[in-house]
Amino acid sequence: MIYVTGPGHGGPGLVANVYLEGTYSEVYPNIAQDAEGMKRLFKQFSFPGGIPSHVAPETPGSIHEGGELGYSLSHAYGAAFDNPDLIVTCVVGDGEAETGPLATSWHSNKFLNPVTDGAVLPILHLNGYKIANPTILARIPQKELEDLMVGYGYKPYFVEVPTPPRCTSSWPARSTRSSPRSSPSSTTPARTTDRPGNPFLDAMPAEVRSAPAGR
Ligand SMILES: Cc1ncc(C[n+]2csc(CCOP(=O)(O)OP(=O)(O)O)c2C)c(N)n1
Ligand SMILES: [Mg+2]
Repeated sequence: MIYVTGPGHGGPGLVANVYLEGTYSEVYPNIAQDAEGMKRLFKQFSFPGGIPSHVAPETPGSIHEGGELGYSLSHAYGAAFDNPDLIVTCVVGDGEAETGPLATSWHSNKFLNPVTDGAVLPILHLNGYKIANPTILARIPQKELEDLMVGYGYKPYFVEVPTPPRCTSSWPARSTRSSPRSSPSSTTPARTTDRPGNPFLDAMPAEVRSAPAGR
């Protein structure tokens, strides 16, 4: 299995996972799994002399860094065409999905032969925003989004990510400084229709994840 990630500057998500599983500290012993290491990990993010906000060559396990939005899904299909035993999990950003290349690459499923090619599982990350601006796919009624995906030849599964519980560890209390951004719950776009059940259509699976921006 291979993981392709498309959303803008989602590098921290991958870096965090590699850090939590321990590989990051193995490769970079100065970023240990303790408070000091964590402080270094955070401070180096998107900072001169530090690490980029993309999944970069220095991210353990990564094989390619992008930068121009729009090519995650076409790369995912390309990998599946070349590797019959490969499952390609591809997270598509809802902002990325507005680019021409991404909008057309949903149709790559027409060229995929499940018998001789690998499989692609596209996951649309519907966090409502492209950086700070609203996205179209998060603003249209869910039925319209479902119909769009069905029209592309997918069988969409809608997955709601619940609000994570508040951190209750022994870390120091959260800063009381007011944030310039409003809270995630208030920035989550309201959908205009209720969530439907799975449509059970004879098509390829696709997952649509709905989570507020920043998660
Ligand atoms: C072709 C292209 N246009 C614009 C940008 C600048 N840019 C970087 S991230 C981003 C927004 C991406 O939105 P999304 O995929 O929803 O990711 P999110 O912000 O939700 O993490 C934009 C416009 C870019 N990298 N490539
Ligand atoms: Mg987004």
